[in-house]
Amino acid sequence: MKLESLKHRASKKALIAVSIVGMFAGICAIPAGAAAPKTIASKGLVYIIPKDTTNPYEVIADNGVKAALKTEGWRGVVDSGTTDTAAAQEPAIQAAIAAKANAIVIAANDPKALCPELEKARRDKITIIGFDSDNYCAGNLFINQANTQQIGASEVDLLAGEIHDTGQIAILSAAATATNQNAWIGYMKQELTKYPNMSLVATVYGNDDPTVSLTVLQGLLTQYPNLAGIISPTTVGISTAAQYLSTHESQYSNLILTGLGLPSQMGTYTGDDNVKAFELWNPFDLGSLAGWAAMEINSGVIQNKVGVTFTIPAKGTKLVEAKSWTITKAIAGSGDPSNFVTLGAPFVFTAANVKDFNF
Ligand code: RAM
Repeated sequence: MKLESLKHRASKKALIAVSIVGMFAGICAIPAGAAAPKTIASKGLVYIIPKDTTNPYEVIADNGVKAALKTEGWRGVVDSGTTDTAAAQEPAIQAAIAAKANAIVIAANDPKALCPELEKARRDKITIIGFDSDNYCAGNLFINQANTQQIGASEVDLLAGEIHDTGQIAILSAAATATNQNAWIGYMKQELTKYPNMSLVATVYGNDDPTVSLTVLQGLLTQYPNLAGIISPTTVGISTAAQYLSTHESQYSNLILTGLGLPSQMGTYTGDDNVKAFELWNPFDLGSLAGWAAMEINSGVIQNKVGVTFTIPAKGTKLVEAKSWTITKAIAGSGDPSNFVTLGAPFVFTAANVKDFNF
């Protein structure tokens, strides 16, 4: 991927800029008036627990975590199930505890179901970092890909622009318990109140499994033959739908699909009758930031406290768009006890730029 060109396009076209963590040599804390900060320990072990081990998006994010760890001589172990359930993730948390890991970086399939196991890990002084999909468990720092409300609202706005604010729409989601999906969908519903002529007729769940996603998509299309738009806020759902619609283009030429997609999976379809624009951020960077936060917190370089800012030193920063991240509270009213760090903002991909990205 051409990071510089991404940055350039983002500002030039007044698109919402994407935040690139890229490669950098280390993060240092800047507590006011403090003595020289501690440094990251010379080695450590991090369990990376994605929603599942097969989703290409999760694989890229995991690779981002591993790349950050490698820079400092730390080791990352990816461990999870193959279906997007909390139960499939529990053995990985237990394995992290047994291995005396320094940290767990986890994309939760359920906001609360993992808390008993994560609490055991936390009691064993394992640093808990959520990424991609948050856990509502004590002591957690969630690395959010972008502002949750902005993600949900902007997807509705994108679709509204394409269907002239009118018609039946549906959502093709991932697992019904996924924290990130449900948070985004909540904000989509809020944004939809601005569009009285658009009606959300159904939300279906493909579990981030291409086969299930296709089945629920076909059910949706049969039940609602007049659908004007589908929002799929999952890379698995949107790529499955894009592929299906492209092979049935004459039947569905008036149906617009948008959501969150990997440019590498969506390039072929973007610009056809169904797909005009979709959004995402760089999942590799999301993983990198989570990896750095895990090492910094576990080593005592920074604390997981609201107001703490961490920055990236000059060395290796030339690809970095955001220069510092400040830990905030979770979104007010969300019931999430985690602290948050937000990577950047969603980026809009269209036929004009989608081929420029390799993730
Ligand atoms: C899917 C997963 C993931 C989400 C992306 C956009 O791969 O559901 O959690 O963040 O899509």
